[in-house]
Amino acid sequence: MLANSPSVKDATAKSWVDEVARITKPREVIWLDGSKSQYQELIDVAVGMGTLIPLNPQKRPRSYLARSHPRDVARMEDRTFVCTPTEAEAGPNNNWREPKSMREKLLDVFSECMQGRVMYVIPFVMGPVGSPFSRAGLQVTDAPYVAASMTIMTRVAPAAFDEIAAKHGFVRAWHSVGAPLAEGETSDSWPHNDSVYVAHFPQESTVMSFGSGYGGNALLAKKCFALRLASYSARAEGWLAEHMLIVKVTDPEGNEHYLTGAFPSACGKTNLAMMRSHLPGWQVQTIGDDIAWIHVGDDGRLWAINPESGFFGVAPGTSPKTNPVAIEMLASDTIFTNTALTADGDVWWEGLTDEPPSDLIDWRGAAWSPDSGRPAAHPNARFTVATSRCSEIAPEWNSPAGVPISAMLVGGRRPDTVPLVNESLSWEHGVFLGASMSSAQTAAAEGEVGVVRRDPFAMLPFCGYDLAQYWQHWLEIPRIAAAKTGLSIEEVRQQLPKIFQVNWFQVDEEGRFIWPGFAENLKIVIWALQRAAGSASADSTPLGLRPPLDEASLVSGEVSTSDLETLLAVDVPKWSLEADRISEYFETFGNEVPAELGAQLQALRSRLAKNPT
Ligand code: GTP
Ligand code: SPV
Ligand code: MN
Repeated sequence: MLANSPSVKDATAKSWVDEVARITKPREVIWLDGSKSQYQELIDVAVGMGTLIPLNPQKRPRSYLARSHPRDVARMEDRTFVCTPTEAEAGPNNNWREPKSMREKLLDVFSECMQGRVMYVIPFVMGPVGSPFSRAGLQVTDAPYVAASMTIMTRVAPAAFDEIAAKHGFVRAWHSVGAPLAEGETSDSWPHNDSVYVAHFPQESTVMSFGSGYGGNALLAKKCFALRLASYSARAEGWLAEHMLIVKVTDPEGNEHYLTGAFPSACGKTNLAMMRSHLPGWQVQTIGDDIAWIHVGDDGRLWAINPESGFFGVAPGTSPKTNPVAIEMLASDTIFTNTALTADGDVWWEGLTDEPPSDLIDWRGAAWSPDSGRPAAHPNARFTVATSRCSEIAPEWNSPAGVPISAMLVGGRRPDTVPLVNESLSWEHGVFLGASMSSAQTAAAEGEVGVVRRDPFAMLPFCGYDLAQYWQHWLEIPRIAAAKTGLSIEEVRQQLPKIFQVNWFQVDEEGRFIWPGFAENLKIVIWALQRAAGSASADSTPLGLRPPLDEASLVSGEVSTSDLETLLAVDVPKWSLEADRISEYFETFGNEVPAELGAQLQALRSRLAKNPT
């Protein structure tokens, strides 16, 4: 059996766990220490339950396939709640519930919910151990799959107790699949409960998640802690918790640059974070693929850490052509969820190869052929793998100070209207570009795929408070930096990253992507970094700045000059409508919308009016 006598130094942690066990009534409580042997024991338990299917060790050593319940396949935004004291604080972007009654409701739901199951207690650190920016958490869960996944995704270690002591506290994360077992009853392979709650209590640094075993609903360190609760604390403490990748780019002269990118779920963060450079002399390395915690440094620059230690990435579309770094990383020691299974015990998903192998079993466990009329892998099928498996991870991904950011990308999936790249004219204009972002919905969350919705800074499902106040917080960053460093606001502006809007997803009349994307995105990243360094030129448009249309470095075999013109074009009538849509969206936040964003919208309208082509 797993080790069960931790040296829990923190009495508060111990008494919280005792309280949870008293309410949920598991048959046993097991504390995790992050060791390899314990991870293997969790895997063995999950295999025994039928949750994990071992893959062919010749093909994919130490790797497993999980098939979820068909109703438990993505984040459930409708069942995600933010319980701040007032509804206004949560904002129109969140499902608000009154904290006291919601807590009572959830205590009722959690009552005896772990009967017959083991409760795993997971002490974890988000961020490099010992970093001033790191935070600790304790998650309890009755799902060994979740406990094993948390071991990959976070730094599970007894060091968490030192962090708890140093930071005077920890996030309390309650998780249960909500499927108690009667005496002698055996578990389903994917236990769950149809009544799902993912409830956040920012005042108590607490998450209570019930019913779902999937992704962000269950791996509570990720979206619940590192984004919703962290964004709430970040506002009060003067930093930013963002849904952003972090990537390192080394230029041919050996200068190191760091860039972040906010893209909605399934819109290209993991891929951009792992680009393999095909440009002579340029090197790309990964720091993080999903979340960035960003602080103002003593030098007035913004410094980012990746709080996670693993990747929970989208499988479909990942191939040796699109993301060779990920394909190598997935060669072993990976948990796959909802991919298809091949006859020889390996995984497959749409896009992995041009032709599917014969004799596939789909993500639900049924025989599949190309004539089945449905995908073999679920569109939100995922891989869970440790950061250490990534051959291109930059050594400083674990640096306690983080890395200094010189440019930030913001962008979504827009079939038209939004150009390939648009540079903001100022910090405030950049915040406007982030605040007015929109994207076609993907399979990462429940909801209709393809519908365009506003998703400011890719934080719509993840901001723990009113988005309008969040925009105000972004606008405060220059003042926060000036106060922290003693620099003037003007000096601070020189240090802050430049913000760029991007869109890799414009399509032609046949619905084909015009921009090749993936590794080719490096060219846009390089232009952005050179703009930030003051070494590339740009042309003005009504939207901001763009690369000159004769920018030879952006044209290639796949992208003709005329494609580039289409990709960079600003369609003024479409943008007049877009300005109306942005205005309508801002109005849904009433008086809270910062006046500065209204001024930015007005400035956009007047630039458009001067260019009525
Ligand atoms: P989450 O993990 O949900 O936050 O997603 P993500 O933002 O990390 O997206 P990811 O990089 O996993 O990409 C999601 C899907 O978009 C995959 O199917 C990719 O193949 C596809 N994709 C990524 N980058 C590009 C691109 O530049 N162009 C095109 N056309 N597709 C892309
Ligand atoms: C996302 O939806 O942005 C994800 C997957 O990264 S989940 O962890 O389920 O939120
Ligand atoms: Mn991702």
